[in-house]
Formats: sequence, C-alpha cells, structure tokens
Amino acid sequence: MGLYISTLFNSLLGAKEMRILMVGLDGAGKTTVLYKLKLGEVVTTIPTIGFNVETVEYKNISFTVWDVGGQNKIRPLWKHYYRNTEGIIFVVDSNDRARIGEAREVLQRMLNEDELRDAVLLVFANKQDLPEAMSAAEVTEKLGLHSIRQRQWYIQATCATSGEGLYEGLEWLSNTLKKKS
Ligand code: G3D
Repeated sequence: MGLYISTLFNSLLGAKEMRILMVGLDGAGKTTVLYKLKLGEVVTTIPTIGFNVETVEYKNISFTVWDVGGQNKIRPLWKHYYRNTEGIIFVVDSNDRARIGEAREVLQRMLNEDELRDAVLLVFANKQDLPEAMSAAEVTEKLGLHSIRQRQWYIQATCATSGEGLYEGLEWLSNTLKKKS
C-alpha cells in the first residue's frame, strides 16, 4: 500500500508545496488512514491553542489531520492550516447515523471558508466493513454533496483498517490535482 501511494504522489508535479487536509469527526478513522498510507513518520503536535494536529510530510506534500466538530471555541484557529490547501479529505464514519448531521454541518461550514475555495474534496465513506454502515450513496445524500457548486468532489467507500478504497480515492485526488495545476 505505501509503495503504491508514494508512486501515485510522486507523479504529482514538481516542487510546488501543497497541503492536503484530512478532517472529520473524532473516531471517523483519520489516524487509521494516515498510518495505513505509510507515507512517512506521523508527527503529533499540540499547538498552544490546544488541539491535536497530526502531520506527515511526503516530499513537497504535507498531510495535516485533525478532528473537527464539537469545538466551537477553537474553530477560528483551524484557519491557520488552510493556506496552500489543494485538497480536503473528509473522513466519515458511515456507521454513525447519530452524528452524520454534525458531520454535514462541519463539512458545509468548511466548504464556505474563503481560503478553501479552490480545494477539491474527497470524501471517504469509511467503515464499510460494518454490516449496518450507510452506503456511499446514502452518505452522499446525508452530507448534501449533490448541492456542492463550483468544486470538484468525489466520494469513495473505504475500510481504513484493511485499506480498501484508499488507493482509489487518492488516485482520484492525484489525477484531479494534476489536471488543475
Ligand atoms: P480518528 O483519527 O478519526 O479519531 P481513528 O479515528 O483512526 O482513531 O479510528 C477510530 C476507531 O475506528 C478505531 O478503533 C479504529 O480502529 C476504528 N476504525 C477506523 N477505520 C475503520 C474501518 O474502516 N472499519 C472499522 N470497523 N473500524 C475502523 P478503536 O477501537 O481503536 O477506537
């Protein structure tokens, strides 16, 4: 898996710095995805402002990961991580029907951020291995993805623990970013 992913990202252009944000509610599976990709050493930092941020630097691409939702006070601070963001990966626990509304709210709010205007969106409908999980189509509907305007987006069914779907999703991301630049 690690090798495939590196090959994929190696084909992303030159020396341009770019940032991929991977966000989602706590428990969605972000950290699991990050480790599964095996891009490099995952560094956890807790900025003085008090939320955990995990980063992996892979060549000129940085993956920055944090939990969104439930923390209105620190929300304005997320902006520090928006600059240079080319892609947002939004990870959803497809098994968590109780929190899908919260996930939608947080996502839609982020998409309204001016600095993320040009970022493309990849949604991982994660935990597809669980028998009661919502399908990618249902997650699409519950997140309101069809109402997104002027942004390229894609949803991929995934199981982060086994790695299923991760490569396909990132392939879309890589191809889409390549076409844009
Ligand atoms: P987060 O980083 O978004 O907060 P984590 O989420 O990556 O820490 O994952 C939260 C829990 O969900 C973990 O379980 C993890 O193993 C599990 N998980 C992640 N992806 C999947 C998946 O695709 N399927 C299933 N069944 N579980 C998944 P624990 O028990 O360690 O809390």
